[in-house]
Amino acid sequence: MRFFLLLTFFIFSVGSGNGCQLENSSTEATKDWWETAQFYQIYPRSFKDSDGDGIGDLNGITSKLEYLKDLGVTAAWLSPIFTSPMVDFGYDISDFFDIQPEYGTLEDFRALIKRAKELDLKIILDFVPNHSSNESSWFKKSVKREKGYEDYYVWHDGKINATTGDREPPTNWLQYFRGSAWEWNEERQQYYLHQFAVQQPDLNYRNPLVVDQMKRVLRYWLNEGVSGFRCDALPPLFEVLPDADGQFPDEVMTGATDDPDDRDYLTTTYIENQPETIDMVYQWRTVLDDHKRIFGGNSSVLLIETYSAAWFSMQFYGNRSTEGAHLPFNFNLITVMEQKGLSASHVQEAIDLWLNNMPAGRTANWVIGNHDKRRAASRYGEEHIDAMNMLVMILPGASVTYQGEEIGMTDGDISWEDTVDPWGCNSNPDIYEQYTRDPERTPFQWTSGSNAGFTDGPSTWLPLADGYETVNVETESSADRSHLKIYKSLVALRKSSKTLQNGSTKYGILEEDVLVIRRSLTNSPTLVVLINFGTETKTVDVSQFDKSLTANLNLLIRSLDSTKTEGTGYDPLSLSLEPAEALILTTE
Ligand SMILES: *[C@@H]1O[C@H](CO)[C@@H](O)[C@H](O)[C@H]1NC(C)=O
Ligand SMILES: *[C@@H]1O[C@H](CO)[C@@H](O)[C@H](O)[C@H]1NC(C)=O
Ligand SMILES: *[C@@H]1O[C@H](CO)[C@@H](O)[C@H](O)[C@H]1NC(C)=O
Ligand SMILES: *[C@@H]1O[C@H](CO)[C@@H](O)[C@H](O)[C@H]1NC(C)=O
Ligand SMILES: *[C@@H]1O[C@H](CO)[C@@H](O)[C@H](O)[C@H]1NC(C)=O
Ligand SMILES: *[C@@H]1O[C@H](CO)[C@@H](O)[C@H](O)[C@H]1NC(C)=O
Ligand SMILES: CC(=O)N[C@H]1CO[C@H](CO)[C@@H](O)[C@@H]1O
Ligand SMILES: [Ca+2]
Ligand SMILES: [Ca+2]
Repeated sequence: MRFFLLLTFFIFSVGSGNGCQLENSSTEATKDWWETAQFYQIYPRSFKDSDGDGIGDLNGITSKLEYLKDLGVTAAWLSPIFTSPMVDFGYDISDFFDIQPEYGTLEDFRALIKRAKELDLKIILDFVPNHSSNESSWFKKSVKREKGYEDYYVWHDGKINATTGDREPPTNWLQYFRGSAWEWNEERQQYYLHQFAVQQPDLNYRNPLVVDQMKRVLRYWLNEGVSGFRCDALPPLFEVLPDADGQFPDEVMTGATDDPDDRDYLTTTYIENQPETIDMVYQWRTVLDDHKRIFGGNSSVLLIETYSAAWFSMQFYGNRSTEGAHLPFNFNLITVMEQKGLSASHVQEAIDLWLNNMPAGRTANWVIGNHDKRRAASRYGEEHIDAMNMLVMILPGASVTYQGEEIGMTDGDISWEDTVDPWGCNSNPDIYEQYTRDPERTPFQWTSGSNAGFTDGPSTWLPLADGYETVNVETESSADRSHLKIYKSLVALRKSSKTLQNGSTKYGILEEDVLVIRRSLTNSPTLVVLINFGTETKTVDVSQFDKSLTANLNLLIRSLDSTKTEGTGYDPLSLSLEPAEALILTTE
């Protein structure tokens, strides 16, 4: 007992000394909208179908904007809605300036924007800069070496094997979706690089024409009234420069797996996280800021997808002279738990990793899922979904929710026969579950009725997840208590609490398994979050964490299975938490 008290005390001291205290934010000038925003990711194919074909679409999204408004969402980010052969479900874009017909038309998109403006909701689009579809006119022209398009992609002659005399790919580089990152093109008689699927050739960012073209894409959609972009797959944007002979270096083996088709088989030293990538993000930021300067209105934002290490990710924020992304996504709550498992100390580690590395004056953000990761409720355990939603909403900065996290949706069980994700399809029936992303992409669950209210049609593009009869918006809205209602009370607290918007943050661990977070602001009530990540009941003394917390704390919000009572005072010197119980208390 004494040992743990000493240990936890040590952890607090280290934590607060390293910058967990964000006191300065309380003295800053008025915050811009995105700094305290609640972002919500929509996967359009699976959100709401309006015409019965079993595929979600823009009119479906428009019809549900009021739901988002009701949830308290500030800005909805739509996964790609552009013209696409749908090999990677929209992440293979053949026309960056138009809408995928099965999702609707440009007119439908304008109607969506108009309705969103009426509701004071912001719309953010996915920007997929690394590659186009091989069906895009740019690629077809590049294959034919048409003027201006010759070097739009990363082309290479390959190598001749001295022993066999055969032509071989230029390097051993591997794609994300298994197998070589090089594909031979018969017509052009060269290899092209594709860090994702064969149908997703990498654009060549060392060609200024490509850089200009992609900035045109940003301006085009800003002119259509979007409030910014979520930039997809940044790490592989640039590859290393070839040597004087035009040759690229091979990657070396990592020893992490013996499956030679798996991306993890080799290092990614030469094909990820090149310094030029940072500068390109700074250039995109300039495009957004210029647009605001010319046309006025609110700031539009740049959110960046990067699973890179902190030293690389943090550079996206900008440096002393240049602004970068508003929010490089913070995936630590996903990745640290993936590597080490869910526990109070690993959650603390994930929080540290961001807050202790973030440059001064920047805004943090918290993400627990997306369309590439198993559903939060399945990954962390259904009993922890309220706790994880609490973390996202209570930690300082912007919050991000992937559709369905608010109702506690779990993974679908998709057979090999029903698998459509290229990552799954490029493997085999024995191992596809390791790779497929279909389980986290099943249709959104609106009701307990036919096809979960996702479509009026007879079928859905992916099978529904089990359990939608109880896990859905309709049922959870009418229940006395539900994940959805807890989520909404978190949002209401977030919106009304000056402490959450402007206050400082301190956190630590009590009794090994209980994470404690304190948010405080002068002249405002202090909020205390307690989460038991362990499997045993724990009784904690909160004053071990903060000496001033000795008077009864009033319970504001509790996880679904908690048997405590809101509005009741609890003694912080001896507060008992059941396994997976999560509480938000206040000094008020
Ligand atoms: C795109 O790639 C696929 C798979 O290699 C191929 O079948 C298709 O013909 C390609 N399309 C173009 C226009 O190159
Ligand atoms: C040439 O081909 C042989 C036979 O496939 C192979 O073992 C060898 O590694 C290749 N050499 C190089 C330099 O790739
Ligand atoms: C900031 O980044 C810009 C653009 O990449 C670069 O030109 C500049 O030298 C950097 N400034 C500092 C202080 O690092
Ligand atoms: C700017 O954002 C605020 C908050 O969302 C909104 O009320 C206002 O209408 C926006 N202004 C413009 C010009 O879009
Ligand atoms: C907080 O403010 C002080 C004084 O204005 C400044 O020196 C310090 O760098 C700031 N710290 C952060 C984290 O912004
Ligand atoms: C946060 O602080 C700023 C600057 O003092 C102030 O303008 C803003 O209203 C504060 N927000 C809240 C919710 O207290
Ligand atoms: C989270 C995310 O957006 N992931 C995407 C990253 O980029 C690849 C290729 O564009 C997509 O397949 C992923 O879905
Ligand atoms: Ca449809
Ligand atoms: Ca690239």
